[in-house]
Amino acid sequence: MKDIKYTNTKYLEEIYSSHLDVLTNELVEAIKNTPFRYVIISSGAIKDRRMDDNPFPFKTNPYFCRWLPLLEHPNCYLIYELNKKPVLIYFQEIDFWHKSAELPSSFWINYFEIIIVNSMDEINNHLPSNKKECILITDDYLEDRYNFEIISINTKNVINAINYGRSIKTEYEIECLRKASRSAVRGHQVANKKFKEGASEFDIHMSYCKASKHSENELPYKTIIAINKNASILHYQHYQKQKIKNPRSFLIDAGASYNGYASDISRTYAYNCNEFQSLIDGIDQMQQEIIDLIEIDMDYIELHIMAHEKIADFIQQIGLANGSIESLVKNKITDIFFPHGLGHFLGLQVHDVGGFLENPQGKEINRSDRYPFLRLNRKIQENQVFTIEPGLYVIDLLINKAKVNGTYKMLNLKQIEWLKPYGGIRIEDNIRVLDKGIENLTRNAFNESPVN
Ligand SMILES: [Mn+2]
Repeated sequence: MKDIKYTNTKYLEEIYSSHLDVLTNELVEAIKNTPFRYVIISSGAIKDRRMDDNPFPFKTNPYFCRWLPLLEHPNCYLIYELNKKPVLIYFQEIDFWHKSAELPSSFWINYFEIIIVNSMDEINNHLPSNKKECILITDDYLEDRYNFEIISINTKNVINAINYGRSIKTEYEIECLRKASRSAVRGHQVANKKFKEGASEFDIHMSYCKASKHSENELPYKTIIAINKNASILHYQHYQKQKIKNPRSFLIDAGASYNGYASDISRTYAYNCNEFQSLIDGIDQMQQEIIDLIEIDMDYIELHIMAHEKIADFIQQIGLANGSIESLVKNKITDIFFPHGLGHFLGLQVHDVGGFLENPQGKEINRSDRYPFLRLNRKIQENQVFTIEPGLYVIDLLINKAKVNGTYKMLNLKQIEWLKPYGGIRIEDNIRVLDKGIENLTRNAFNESPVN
């Protein structure tokens, strides 16, 4: 009955009210010195395709989800007015084609004034009359669908203040992220088992969904299930349906979702216990060494730079390239094998917001010219949650690019050819920063449910 622990929401209920206090204070600050008295946050709308009556899958606006874990509820609106109990306009369409939303009954209902509406036309009746005092926060591009006469949509200074707040997680959010890690880990364990049985990428993906109890639409991002050379493609997007004749390596990057919060976990496995397994062990150890370097007030980019130095040392030791650590980094040889960022914020979005915000007023930290793909360059602070995900890939395109500059001779092509059929390695954990040290949500989840 292991599942009871994972579905128990009692602890979440206890910490939800202090989560709401944080969100409320954040909004009060965000609309200070603005003309706004009301913040209206939409849950999102079902988006139709052009010339088709089959809509895109629905995903809740993360700004709404942070207040209310309503994941399948389009056309709901949260109205926050200064010093008042927030109002939830709860949309319950009555039609005979779809299952109507259930009446709200969850632990959060007492914190909101709930108004149930049955049609879109009714919504406007419940919005504040002075539209100039309203800001609407929506993730919908089709803003003209709102006939609400609200002029201020996603006003930048308010969004910046919220985004800055979103980068420091409350205990409620951290508990959701823990639960998302646990679900993903159950999927990862089954996926590895299926790989060892020789299953196809498609079968592994289906087993992952089943074990993590996610339909495809519920996943926070499309799973990357890559066998052999496919593992060299950073965002490999297909699922081969045929079994692969000579399985060698398996790279899985797959997450899960809880109350809208995501996990984002990568692992790499060797089919046989061989030399490639020892490379995986090396990257795995390196990843943990990088995690050990995390310190409050350090810039995240410092970790990224240290990761490059570690990769330089590693590729030199395993014979992929020749040269000193310094010259391998300086000549961007490490970028060939490790072309992506070391990590990113994680939360309601897989690549969560605020990675370049210096303060709630919206001052931006400069992006690095040297490392343009790094999505996070903030000072590390308590209760940030981010990923640490070094990788080592053999990517033909990048190796060929090195041919046009003089650095090609630093590469050891024979060793590269040996590694090529394995594709690549990535090890990714989700890390919460503590006052001293870290909480590794991912490794804790793996340790909690050991493979039997
Ligand atoms: Mn990631």
